[in-house]
Amino acid sequence: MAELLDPFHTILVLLPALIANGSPVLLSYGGTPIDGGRKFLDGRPILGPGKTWEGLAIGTLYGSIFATFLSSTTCSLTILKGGIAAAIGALLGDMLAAFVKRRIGLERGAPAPVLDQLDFYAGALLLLYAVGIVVHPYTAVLMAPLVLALHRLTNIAANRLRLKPVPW
Ligand code: CTP
Ligand code: MG
Ligand code: K
Repeated sequence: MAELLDPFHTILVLLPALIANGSPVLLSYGGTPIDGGRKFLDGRPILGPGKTWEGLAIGTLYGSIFATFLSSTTCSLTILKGGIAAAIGALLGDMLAAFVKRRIGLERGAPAPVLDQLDFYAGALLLLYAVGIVVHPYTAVLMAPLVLALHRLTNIAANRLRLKPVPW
């Protein structure tokens, strides 16, 4: 049975997704590329060096820890399951966007407006759906500006802290 989330619980499951998306940058530009440095049919990197196993691991770990914290304070198993799903979905969405960016010839870190900000959000919503937790489309659209703003703020902060060479 699918479970429809209200706006408040939607925010609670999306926070681990934001954490998961934002934490790989703490690796400060290093790690083992998921694509192993391999090229796609077009001769360009499959994902590029900005998508690493360490990034996936740290994002999943921090996202899951935060989901555990939120679920224990709210006594909700849906928040635990949803938070972890959203965190993993966010990382997968980010990988898919990197695949698309490489296909259109954009280098690692090159800005891709909208895609860069909403890739992880779409990935989170999709994986939530896959585990039977549904965010109403209206809620999803209404949350988008908030998600965009938070994503923007965390990237500017990462740039100021010299964790990231660009503020997007
Ligand atoms: N990162 C990582 N592994 C991931 C995701 C991110 O190691 N699965 C790290 C990389 O150092 C990456 C940084 O976090 O450069 C910032 O993430 P993001 O902005 O998503 O990557 P970009 O550098 O913009 O690379 P791309 O163009 O491929 O998205
Ligand atoms: Mg980027
Ligand atoms: K991204």
